[in-house]
Amino acid sequence: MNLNKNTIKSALISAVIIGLFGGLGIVSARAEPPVGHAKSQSQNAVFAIENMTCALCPVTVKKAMSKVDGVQSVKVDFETKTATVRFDPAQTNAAAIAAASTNVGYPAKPADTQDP
Ligand SMILES: [Cu+2]
Repeated sequence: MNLNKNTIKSALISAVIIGLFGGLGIVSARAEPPVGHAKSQSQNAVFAIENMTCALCPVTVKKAMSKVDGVQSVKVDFETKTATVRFDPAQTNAAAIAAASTNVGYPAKPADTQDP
């Protein structure tokens, strides 16, 4: 039983050492800035897009909206003629994103709330 005790003891010691190093690893990983902008917020906006006539039109709309500073993601739905945009409200707004689409020939209107 003495042997078992020693084995348990050394296992505990290595567990503590691993824990220490593991903990340090987590601390240094946490020190890294998070993905994307330093302090990024997110807001979603839905736009109704006009003039989309073929399956390639959404690509143009997506490209144009993605170019706007602060836009994090753009999802254009050709079937419903809408675009769902995730953006940082500190950097841009729905009007600027709509204008980007309008400027490339696809007038966009923010559809944040449902029409009665
Ligand atoms: Cu097209």
